[in-house]
Amino acid sequence: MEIFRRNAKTSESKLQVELATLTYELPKLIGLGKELSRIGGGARGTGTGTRGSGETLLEYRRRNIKDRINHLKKQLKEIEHVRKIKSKQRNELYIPKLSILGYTSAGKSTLLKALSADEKIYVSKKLFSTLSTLSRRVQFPSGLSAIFSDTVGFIRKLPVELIESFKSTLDEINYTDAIIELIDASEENFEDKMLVVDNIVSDILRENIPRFVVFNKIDKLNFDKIQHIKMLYPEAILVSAKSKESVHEFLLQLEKKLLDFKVIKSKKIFVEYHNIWKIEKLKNNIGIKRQNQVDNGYEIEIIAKENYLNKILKEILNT
Ligand SMILES: Nc1nc2c(ncn2[C@@H]2O[C@H](COP(=O)(O)OP(=O)(O)OP(=O)(O)O)[C@@H](O)[C@H]2O)c(=O)[nH]1
Ligand SMILES: [Mg+2]
Repeated sequence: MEIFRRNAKTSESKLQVELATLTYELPKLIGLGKELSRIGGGARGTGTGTRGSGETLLEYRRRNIKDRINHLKKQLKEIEHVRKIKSKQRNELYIPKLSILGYTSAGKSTLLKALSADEKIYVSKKLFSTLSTLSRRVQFPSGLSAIFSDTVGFIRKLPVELIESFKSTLDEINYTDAIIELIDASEENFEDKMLVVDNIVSDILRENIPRFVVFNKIDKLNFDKIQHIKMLYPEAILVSAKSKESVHEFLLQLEKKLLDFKVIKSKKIFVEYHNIWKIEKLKNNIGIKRQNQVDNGYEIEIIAKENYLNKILKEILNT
């Protein structure tokens, strides 16, 4: 809890930590009831006449905590409500939204930092360096963009109070198009950690959202270990969030997976010369896979999210 407290940076994570602490404190305080009332009773024996004051104090503290808990819950609900609206707006976006999930220290923030070239993203060896969701727009080599979100890391035996408090943050993953499950492949017991993540995710996830397993920190592995992982997880993507080349390759492979899982779609279209500026205008939101010059125009294979693809086709074919 102390680690969480120290790392809580946004007002929301501060509220969440306070809520978790109080929820944790209240049962303990109730458990203390007998002792405290005994103190009150003892005082009567000494003739100071404070019988009952111990209990009153306890009740007072209990009520105070309960009030504060209710207040915090209300505030968090409001923040969640605002985020839901934002998420919904993002959901109506014409580019895919992806969440990076994984055990604490897997390298989630490092990956987002490398993808977005945002030096300000905080990375650290300490546990739970990230407590609130952070999103960045990232471009695939094809030109297509996506929103990538960094999330709070998981641990084994995450206290129930904390799961409750962070549910709203993690709930974000229900509003994403796909999940990137990042694993520190250099850890001896990475498979145990994968299980922990799986359990928590299956607890929170409502929909059937595509999940891609990504092994990170392969710069720390020898050739044999890499081959071993490839054999065990043929579908997985391997990356070193610290290497630029590796991150480029990661984006190529990820985009392919997004196509395979129909998060994005590709379509061949024909565009006349005089309409090519329209395609130029759409860049950033679409990817271009192939472009062939043919009679009086171009044959182009574009990739985009389905809703956007439909819109583009209407706009381009209608005119
Ligand atoms: N060698 C190596 N180290 C890495 C790599 N990726 C991340 N790290 C290191 O791993 C540590 C944890 O990285 P973070 O990005 O903060 O991990 P995180 O998953 O965001 O952790 P939390 O926010 O605590 O959940 C840092 O010291 C990083 O420098 C990698 O590909 N190779
Ligand atoms: Mg982090």
